[in-house]
Amino acid sequence: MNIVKGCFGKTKKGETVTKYTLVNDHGYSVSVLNYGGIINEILVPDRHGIIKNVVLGYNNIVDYEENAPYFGCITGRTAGRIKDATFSIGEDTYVLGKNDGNNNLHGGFNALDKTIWNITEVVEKDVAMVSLNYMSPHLEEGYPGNVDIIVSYKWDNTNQLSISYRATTDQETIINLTNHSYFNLSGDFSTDILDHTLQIEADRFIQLRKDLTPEDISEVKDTPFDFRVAKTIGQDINENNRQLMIENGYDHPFILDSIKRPQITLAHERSGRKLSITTDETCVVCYTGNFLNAKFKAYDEVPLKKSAGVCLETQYYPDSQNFKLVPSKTLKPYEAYLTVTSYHFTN
Ligand code: FUC
Repeated sequence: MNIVKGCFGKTKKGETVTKYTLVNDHGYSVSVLNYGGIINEILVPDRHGIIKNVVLGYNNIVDYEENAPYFGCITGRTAGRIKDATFSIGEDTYVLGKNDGNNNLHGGFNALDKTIWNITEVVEKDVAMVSLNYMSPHLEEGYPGNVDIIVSYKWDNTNQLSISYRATTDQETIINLTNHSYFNLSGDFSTDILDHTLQIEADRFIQLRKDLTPEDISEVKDTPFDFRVAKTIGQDINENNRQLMIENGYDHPFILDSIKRPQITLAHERSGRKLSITTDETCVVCYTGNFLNAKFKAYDEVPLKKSAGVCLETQYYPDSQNFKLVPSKTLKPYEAYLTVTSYHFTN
């Protein structure tokens, strides 16, 4: 196992961006930037041993700063949308940035996806790891509490990437972190992921309002949201279904089974690449890249089409302070927010 470091450029503010490539003993790798904790590349083999990158991204920092639909980043302080960009804890009401219509999306205008993180590297016999640390100050982007966040990316010799999140605060606050990688297991980013097979161990999903904030909880049974038996993402995506028509695709939280493991499996039959996701989280937001289009050019060369990648964002219920059908959750001083999601690539 080893870690190769390279310069990825400088941000507009002049900060140096470094790319850390965690390479395992088979030569397969995961690359992470200290900017946004972005997963820049995941290089894994197909059934014939051909290695390709399976996540969307850019090869320069300017594109990430100016035109990134959250490619591969650490997303927060709160993933997803906070209705009307406001929430309360006890008597106190907090106001966040409205960066998505009237709502807050993925933590606001200058959120964790645009932050420079401090990096610590660790290499052991079967594991290469980078730990990213950032102290988000009280009221940054409107959230209370000085919050100390550590996100660790661990890559091993079985082609498993495990992402663990840890946060502590000095004042009661909300936090809900995820990683926003767009997977396309074909490695050919001119294609879309509608031919990928997806299985999600979820009996229920969250219905959204037109502005994509949570509104209700529904059984998946007899709906296009039933992924309990594997099916292609494209199979039902164009069905005449009010929830799918909100934005022409899936962008919904699925409530995960608490016992079955792995809870999510994504497979690309033609290449043989398969991704199994195991998490201790409550939900996964399955977002089928509905807003992608040719304005986004992957790695400087491939104009993307709609659904060129699928995000599988494990997290707690989004907007649990405002969405009354789920238990709201805060992080209190002297508690730790701890959560782990593992991504196992096979061929
Ligand atoms: C996802 C979606 C959103 C948004 C964003 C880029 O997480 O839930 O709708 O478009 O990412």
